[in-house]
Amino acid sequence: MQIYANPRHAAHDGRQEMFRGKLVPCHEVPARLEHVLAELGRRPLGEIQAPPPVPRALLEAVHAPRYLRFLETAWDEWVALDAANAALDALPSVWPVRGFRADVEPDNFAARLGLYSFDAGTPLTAGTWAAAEAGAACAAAAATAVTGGARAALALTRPPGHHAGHDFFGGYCFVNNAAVAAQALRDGGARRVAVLDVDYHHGNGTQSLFYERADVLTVSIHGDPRTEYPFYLGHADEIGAGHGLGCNLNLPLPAGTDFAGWRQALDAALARIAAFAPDALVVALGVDTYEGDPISRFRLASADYLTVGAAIAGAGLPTVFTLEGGYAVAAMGVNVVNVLEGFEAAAR
Ligand code: 6XA
Ligand code: ZN
Repeated sequence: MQIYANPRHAAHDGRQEMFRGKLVPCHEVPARLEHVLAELGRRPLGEIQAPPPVPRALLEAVHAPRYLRFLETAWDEWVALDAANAALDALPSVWPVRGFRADVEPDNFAARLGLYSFDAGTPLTAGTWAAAEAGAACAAAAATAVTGGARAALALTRPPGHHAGHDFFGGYCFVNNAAVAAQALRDGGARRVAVLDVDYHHGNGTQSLFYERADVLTVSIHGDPRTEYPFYLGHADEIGAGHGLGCNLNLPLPAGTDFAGWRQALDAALARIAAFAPDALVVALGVDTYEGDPISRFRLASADYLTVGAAIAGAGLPTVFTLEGGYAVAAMGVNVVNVLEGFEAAAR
């Protein structure tokens, strides 16, 4: 497996997120990725490389140019407001909900921070853009490797990406790495691409980016949005629209679901993907489905991830993995590498 690790990931190191009226330490921390690297040191699965820069045109095929410019300049603007801000994260506190205008970009920085976000749990820091851009480079490089004939490639990166949409961040995500990989696979000649999102949380960003497209099937298995984040998308009746009608499948499951129940949803997801007959697969790989995850409520055990990897390999498709959630930090390395090892063993 070709592995592209984000050399800038640690530059994104948020201090705090809003939770139940308090600022609490961030769950999405650099140690998450370090644990995966450490486990790959113990169980090597392939050479670990740094990616070449991501083409701007690829980023702009996924995200709005004015959103990308905002992310790039946000930290400097935040510090320009007050030099003391350099010691704080930028967290949004005001949003344009129904009936407000999103077409007029305000001058006020806080107003723009809200325009381009959907929660107060996603701190923007000094190194956020550097980390997010290099993460997209990992996703693009992994797609290029698969286009070039690799059976599988991994974008080993954080911050994660699957909640980020055309012009918004949230859920710890800024640039949608899975969408970048899918678009890069299309640009590389894949006629149809499937995205399988196995993170605990619905991949609302990825769904919304491809919702009206027939060339990219999006499938997500996740906690029921009636009770689980991101709450406002991810229901079973969201099936795509326009040209993309029928090209989105949501498989929401109740909090508390164990591996037997989750596995049934995975089989349904893989059956839909097989029927779509894609040329390549992107797996948005979150391991916050783990029984020990502090913010999620499925009950997968570490050993189950070997089975998950093997089942995904059974699709028989050239596959790009992007790293999404997982907050039981010490178990993160074992859980992620179990998926990859299970995949490799079955893909041979
Ligand atoms: C609310 C929880 C954010 C979930 C982030 C995640 N602050 N998404 O893991 O996949
Ligand atoms: Zn998640």
